Amino acid sequence: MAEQEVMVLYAPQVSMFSRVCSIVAEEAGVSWRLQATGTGTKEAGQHHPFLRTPAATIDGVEFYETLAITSYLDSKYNNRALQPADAEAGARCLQWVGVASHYVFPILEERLVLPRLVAPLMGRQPNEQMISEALPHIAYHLRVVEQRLAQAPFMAGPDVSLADIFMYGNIDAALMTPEGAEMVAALPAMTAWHKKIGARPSCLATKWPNPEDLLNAD
Ligand SMILES: N[C@@H](CCC(=O)N[C@@H](CS)C(=O)NCC(=O)O)C(=O)O
Repeated sequence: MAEQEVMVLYAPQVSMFSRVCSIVAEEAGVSWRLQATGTGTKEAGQHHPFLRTPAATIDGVEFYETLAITSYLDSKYNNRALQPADAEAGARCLQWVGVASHYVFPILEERLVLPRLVAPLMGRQPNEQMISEALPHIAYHLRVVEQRLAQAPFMAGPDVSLADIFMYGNIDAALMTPEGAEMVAALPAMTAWHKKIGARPSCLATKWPNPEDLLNAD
């Protein structure tokens, strides 16, 4: 008999925040499946009052917001291994989760990853002006992250935490674009960190499958 999934994730097939949830599920040994759900749709509204994605049902309990989903998975099924117990490292973890979600994601995803990768798949020209205007700002965001990774092995300090997974989702998506790949290649600490995090079985198991799936990205 097929193993019953513990988590059902409602999200587009290709989505940065959904990848973060699935990586943490893999880290926690939680079986999961994606129920492809478009952002802003009626179906998304059944799981998220603000029609965003992802949302999740975990063992019958409903959540939305990536930090809520991932901290629940880590607390309930992973002995809080990705949430530092130390007060300073715990606060650092939340600080960098916030940076990844609220500063890096909007500029990187909306102004580089989606226009560069999705527009051509839909037969449209990418908005080159928007991309080129965003590049210096993206470079600044990446440099701030680079400075942190030059000081500490991981975002929150000595150990891998949720902050690394949130940041990895962004950086791995950026690397799919030529501009992002060039910027990251110039940042040695980030390059080494990306290789280390990306080698984790959880990251390997959740790679975005085909470029065509970007058609479903939001
Ligand atoms: N704070 C939310 C953000 C989720 C989010 O922005 N998801 C994107 C898709 S990856 C979205 O719903 N975008 C639609 C919008 O901005 O209206 C979380 O952490 O889960």
